Amino acid sequence: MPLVLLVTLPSLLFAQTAKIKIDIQRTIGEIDPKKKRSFITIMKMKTINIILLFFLSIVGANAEDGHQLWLRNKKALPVTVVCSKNSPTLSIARQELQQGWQGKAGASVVLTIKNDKAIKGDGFRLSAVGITADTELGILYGVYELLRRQQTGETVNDEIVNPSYEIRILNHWDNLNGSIERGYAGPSIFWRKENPFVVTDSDRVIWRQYARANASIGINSAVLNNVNASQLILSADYLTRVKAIAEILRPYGVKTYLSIKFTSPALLGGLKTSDPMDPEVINWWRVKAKEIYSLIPDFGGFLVKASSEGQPGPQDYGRTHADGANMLADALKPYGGIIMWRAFVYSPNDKDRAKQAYNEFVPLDGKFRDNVIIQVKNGPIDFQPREPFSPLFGAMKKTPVMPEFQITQEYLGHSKHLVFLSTMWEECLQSDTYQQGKGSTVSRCTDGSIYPQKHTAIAGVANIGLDTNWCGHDFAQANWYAFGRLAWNNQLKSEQIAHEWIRMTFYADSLQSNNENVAADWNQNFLIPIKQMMLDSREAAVNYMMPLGLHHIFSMMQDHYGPGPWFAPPRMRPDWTPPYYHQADSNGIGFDRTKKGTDAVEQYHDPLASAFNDVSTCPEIYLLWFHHLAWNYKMKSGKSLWDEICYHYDRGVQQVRGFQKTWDKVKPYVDKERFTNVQRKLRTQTINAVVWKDACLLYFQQFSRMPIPDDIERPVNNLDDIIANDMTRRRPTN
Ligand code: GCW
Repeated sequence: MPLVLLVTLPSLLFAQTAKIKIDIQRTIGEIDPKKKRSFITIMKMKTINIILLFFLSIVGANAEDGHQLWLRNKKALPVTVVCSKNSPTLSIARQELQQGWQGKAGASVVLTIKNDKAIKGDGFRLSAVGITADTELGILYGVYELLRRQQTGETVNDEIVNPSYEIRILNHWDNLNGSIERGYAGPSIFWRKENPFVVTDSDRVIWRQYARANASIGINSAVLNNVNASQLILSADYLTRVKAIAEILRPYGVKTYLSIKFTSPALLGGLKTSDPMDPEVINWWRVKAKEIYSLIPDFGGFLVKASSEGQPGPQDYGRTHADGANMLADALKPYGGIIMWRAFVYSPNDKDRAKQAYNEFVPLDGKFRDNVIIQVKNGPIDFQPREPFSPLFGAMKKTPVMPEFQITQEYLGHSKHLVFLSTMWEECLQSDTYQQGKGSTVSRCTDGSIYPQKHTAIAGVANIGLDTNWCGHDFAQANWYAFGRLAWNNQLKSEQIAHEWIRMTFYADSLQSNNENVAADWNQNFLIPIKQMMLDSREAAVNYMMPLGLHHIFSMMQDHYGPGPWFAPPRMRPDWTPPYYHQADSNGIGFDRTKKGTDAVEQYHDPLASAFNDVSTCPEIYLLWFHHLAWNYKMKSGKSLWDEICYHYDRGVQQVRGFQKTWDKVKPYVDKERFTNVQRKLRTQTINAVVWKDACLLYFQQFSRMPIPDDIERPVNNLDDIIANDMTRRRPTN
């Protein structure tokens, strides 16, 4: 805070308080004595508020660049840590306790490593006096849990805390030249074009901070390079860098994985083929595995995108996904490595892209080695603002399946829009597949609760880059946080996750006094409205982008930012153009996936299949995903489908305007940097939401030929202008 303000503010405040006192004295002389008491109370509260505001203006003025994420420095109270062992991981645990202790001053915490049948994997037993775990990492996770509870004011009872998944992994789509596919927060923290193999001190610092942030929310693995992989990642130079990264990540429990290119034996090894059945190819992978493990003994394994979107794969050699995955699995088996084989496959010839992964993978159920996991995106198409869950989650009985969520906001406004994705992931995890009757939720089908699985895992495509605040948007950090928390506990509610994140990310150090008024004021005027904004934000994005089950109507298929329901350049494969998905014509709109259409509904178990198939029971949020309906189709609200579409787009715009108001109101509670950054981004988001609404309504209106309801704001953009100037150019830079 500038010195001049420090000097002048107290006197201003004094003057203001004195003025209020005079006002009180003057006014109470004039009013009914019965009302005097309540009047005095009101005026006193006004005084308290002003003092609070002054106080907040001081604390809010601390410089914050967001780099510390949810791990901001705290004024720690003294604590004694008792632990009979020592190791790099345990010394991190000890240090975290000493630097972040918010419990009773002078307390002792005992860290004990001992076997306990009730503790699973990275789990731990937590109590007010200590943490017990089977492993050092269990201790570390317990420490972070304890500190988080202290900070968020949650109680610590004697309890066991076990993770839902064994492997909680980030997928970085980072290219070896430092760019990031679908990355919106600067270049890669792992790779760069210039001096690619020099490991600098600042590399080590950022990798350590990254590992710590992951460990603090239970993330225990990372794939360091893009699934659209270069064979070079397996070359000696790159593997040496991977080793350097792995060494920094290791004490924090973050295991290193790599994405591989299926044709590496030919491209890197000079073999004639990469056919998974070829003995030389098999041997090449074995030798490569040995080399990797000699450098990184705890290497996690490979992530593979094969026979997908132009990437090579076993099908190029007439082999199946199982043939390809098993060959690699055998190479890693001696070292305990794992293959995460992606099910993201679709071909231009298929009538319905949504059906293809299921069609290709279900016949292979049971044919994979036990160190293979099939990685499945949450929805059957591609990380859209809303999709029903992928039917593959309820289909495989003998092959483990792991969810893949996208933390980076490829389809949700990049790092420009405030969209808290936890609610979307919660919706997916809590969806019932009915695989083994009612209650077979996606979470239970993937965490080993329904079928015993040797390995369980969950992946999130990272939104992390070299930007100072890591994620581009200050609120995008909440998505990294939420992914970690849900990976640890797939039954958590988004409300709790948002609560924790806000508390840790925005509660200023200097507010940590015992002053109840300060805390209550902060809760009331910051925590509650900001939490509500976060919880509403994904639905708002669905409303202004693609409500009622609409999907993939983005412009410029390479960008996936603005609207483009018209986008269909000649000769482009149809499943890369929006008209393939929305199917709008003068008769109506929506993709018919019912029994009369592509019969995608059949991939779901009953009663879902029938519910989706029948327009009267299909949830309206998925209506146009499963049905092609007339523009005047009567919705449950009594409105026509066209009107309902219009109101959803309008609601989305109004919701974002509401977020702007909410944010502006909390200005006294936020530091200047983060306040201004978020304010600017919300302005962009509102401008964009209006463009989305205008673009989609004006475009679809050409088919519906129905008026936009009177009480909805009129479009302020012309369709031809929007088409001519894509949104990348119309949004302000921020
Ligand atoms: O959604 C698409 C993205 C591609 C991505 C692909 C995938 C890494 O547009 O950029 O490639 O999904 O998940 O493999």
